[in-house]
Amino acid sequence: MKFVDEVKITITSGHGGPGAVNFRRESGTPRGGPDGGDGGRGGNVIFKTSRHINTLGDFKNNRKYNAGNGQAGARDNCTGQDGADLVLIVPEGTIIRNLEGEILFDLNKNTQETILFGGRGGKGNTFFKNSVNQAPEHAQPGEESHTLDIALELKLIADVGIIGFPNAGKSTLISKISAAKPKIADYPFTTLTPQLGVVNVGDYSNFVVADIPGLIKGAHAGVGLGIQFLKHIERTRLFIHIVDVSGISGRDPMNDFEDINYELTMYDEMNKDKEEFFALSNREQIVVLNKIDQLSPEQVEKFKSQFKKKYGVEVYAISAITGKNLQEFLKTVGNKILKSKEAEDEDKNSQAESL
Ligand SMILES: Nc1nc2c(ncn2[C@@H]2O[C@H](COP(=O)(O)OP(=O)(O)OP(=O)(O)O)[C@@H](O)[C@H]2O)c(=O)[nH]1
Ligand SMILES: [Mg+2]
Repeated sequence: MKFVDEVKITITSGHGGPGAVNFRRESGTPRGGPDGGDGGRGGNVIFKTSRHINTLGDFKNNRKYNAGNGQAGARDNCTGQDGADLVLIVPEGTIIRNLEGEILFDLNKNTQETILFGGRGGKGNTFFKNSVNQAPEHAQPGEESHTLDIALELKLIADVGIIGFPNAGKSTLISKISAAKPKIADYPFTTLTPQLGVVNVGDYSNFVVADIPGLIKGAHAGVGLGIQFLKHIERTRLFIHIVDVSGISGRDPMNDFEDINYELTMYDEMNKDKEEFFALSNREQIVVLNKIDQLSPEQVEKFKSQFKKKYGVEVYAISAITGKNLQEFLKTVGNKILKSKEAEDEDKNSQAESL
């Protein structure tokens, strides 16, 4: 079980461009005054957080990151171009340590930090002209670049929890929508520890899904694997509630749905006095009827309308195995997560304003 994402990288700022040594050439004046310009500044290495990404996966393919170097100064007092800053985007909550393990920066929400500054550009020979020396022959070199080995560390926080009976297809779903490779088998309690998967939505956004062991009736009293795993999804934004409608289990899907919700209520009851507790039974749920490859379209429609009618919930019908309706469902989840993050940001902003 890996809840921490970590990656070691080397960052280097740009060196400053050297100043130029040059003298004006004008007709009739073999050697005019100095006109060597200054070198440009080297690029900084900047870290910026984004709430659209949840992992450090982008840093796993490349270990070295360099900002641009400053350009040399030139004649006519032309200053060299500054080196381009390197802006590295990391998830909110990323911690930057040196290799000794000391925390250098803790990047919380909406932060931007310059971690390494580029070297200053060297002065051109114009700068050194004075009453004594009208024709300085020297210029400054640019300042050196800086290199730093760092470790980026992120504690993964699940946005979505997948709940349901054993064998409902929770692990199959997470294996289809993320790179996670959980064990999948046709016996109950295949999953013994929570697993996290990162789901990419479009090119720049992702969210984290937690697959937890299955719940069964009486879990709050210790039946099956119990309910202690629910603590891993206490802080998620919503639940995907998977219900097996294939009939393979021999149980009634609506009973299953009610049993799981009852266990959530019991979890709340047992934990309500805990400090910083977030109740589960009133968490938004997207209900997903799974294994519809085993049913006729009419049977699927019947289940959908029964769930809608009885519980007033949003219902999707998918086959985690064949992928049927999976993309449309993921889009819905992705949009909900994005909205939830935006609402949280607005909340934070208005709280900050009212302070
Ligand atoms: N026909 C069909 N079988 C499925 C589908 N999704 C999952 N299964 C099968 O259902 C069985 C259980 O799947 P898992 O993904 O391991 O179920 P789980 O909910 O993670 O189960 P636990 O970890 O035991 O709680 C496996 O044999 C899967 O191949 C589906 O859409 N259609
Ligand atoms: Mg499983």
